[in-house]
Amino acid sequence: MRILVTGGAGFIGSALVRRLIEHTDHEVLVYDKLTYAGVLSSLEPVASSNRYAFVQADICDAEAVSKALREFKPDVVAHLAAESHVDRSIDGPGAFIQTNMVGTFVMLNQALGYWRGLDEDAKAAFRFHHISTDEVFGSLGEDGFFTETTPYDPRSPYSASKAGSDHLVRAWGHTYGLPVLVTNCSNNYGPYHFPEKLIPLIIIRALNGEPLPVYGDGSNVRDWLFVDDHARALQAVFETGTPGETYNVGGNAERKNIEVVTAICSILDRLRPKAEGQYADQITYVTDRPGHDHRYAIDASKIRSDLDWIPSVTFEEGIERTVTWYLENQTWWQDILDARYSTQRLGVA
Ligand code: NAD
Ligand code: TDX
Repeated sequence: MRILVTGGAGFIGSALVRRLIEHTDHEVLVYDKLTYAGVLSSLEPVASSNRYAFVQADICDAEAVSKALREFKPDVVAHLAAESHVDRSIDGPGAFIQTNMVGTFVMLNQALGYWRGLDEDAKAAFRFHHISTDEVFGSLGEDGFFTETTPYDPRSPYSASKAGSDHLVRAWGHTYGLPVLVTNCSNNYGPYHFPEKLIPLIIIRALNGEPLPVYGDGSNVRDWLFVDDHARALQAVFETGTPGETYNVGGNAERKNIEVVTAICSILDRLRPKAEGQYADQITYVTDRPGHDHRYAIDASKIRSDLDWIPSVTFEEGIERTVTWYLENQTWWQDILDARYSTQRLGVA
């Protein structure tokens, strides 16, 4: 298969691309603007493969999207490009509306034109796979799970923009017959995770001897999925999923934020003991995120029964692997911190 991956230089996109090059025969074109969150070194492990190519362009640029589709002739568009950080969406929602909604509209329209020009067999085989989040479903209380039929109730500019893009994708499927797939996934973590997100931020700040900012009282719950398991789920969906369907993807690993932070601290205490005291001494409770969703939890029984996918990495195993990776790959994240990433979000002030 020929797979065009938008956002392939990001955290999840690069995990998908590494998987496709290292474990399949598929050919991959990464289409990525390289915003602050795009990191080309995450693709270094596959950069020399003759089944991998890269184009730097914006998904809002219809001409560039059209050219990439015409020249690469994909069987699958895996659409991951997005603005992804909730705190940034609160500070500046404009880029989220532009990339996540307008950009997805451009991708859909160009994909539709391309798809209509294919012969009947290629048309039937084509898939537009939109990668989305569980945050579109809103916030849960202490009980219950999000299923594929849970009504949408997005509550941050980020989740509202992703919800809007999900609706656009389904509309292009219903109205124009474009063979679309949607996946809604829980919180990912693992190697190559951008340093502004909770888990890498805590690891890096702990190593730097800085305060570890926990929003509110740390009781908010996320369902954590190791990123390689997500990449495997995405492959299963675009290879064998039914067009028009939605699949929820989750790790079945709910943890309170404070549990995540203390788990990281204990691993570091063992692997890189401090001269004095323990890493948990650095934990600092800070002002809560505005509108902070309390709990996300995914019911992933549909993808399990229909596509035989289950997570393979437990949270305990995954967090150990992740902390170890950050200890062994300091150059990857130090380059990001040194180069062009605003450190404001790494501060507690
Ligand atoms: P990320 O922020 O790490 O990467 C996003 C990538 O998209 C970057 O490489 C960036 O350069 C690129 N990009 C941004 N705007 C672009 C534009 N206008 N044109 C072209 N490229 C652009 O994000 P991620 O965490 O890898 O998430 C990938 C996708 O998965 C997103 O759609 C996100 O909503 C979704 N998702 C993420 C999670 C998670 O836990 N990280 C969970 C569920 C769903
Ligand atoms: O410094 C912090 N302190 C803190 O307590 C940060 C950055 C976060 N948090 C909390 C907020 C959340 O409850 O930790 C939790 C995780 O925060 P993030 O890493 O920012 O992730 P989240 O807001 O849950 O969203 C992530 O998962 C769903 C991704 O960024 C989204 O793109 C994805 O859709």
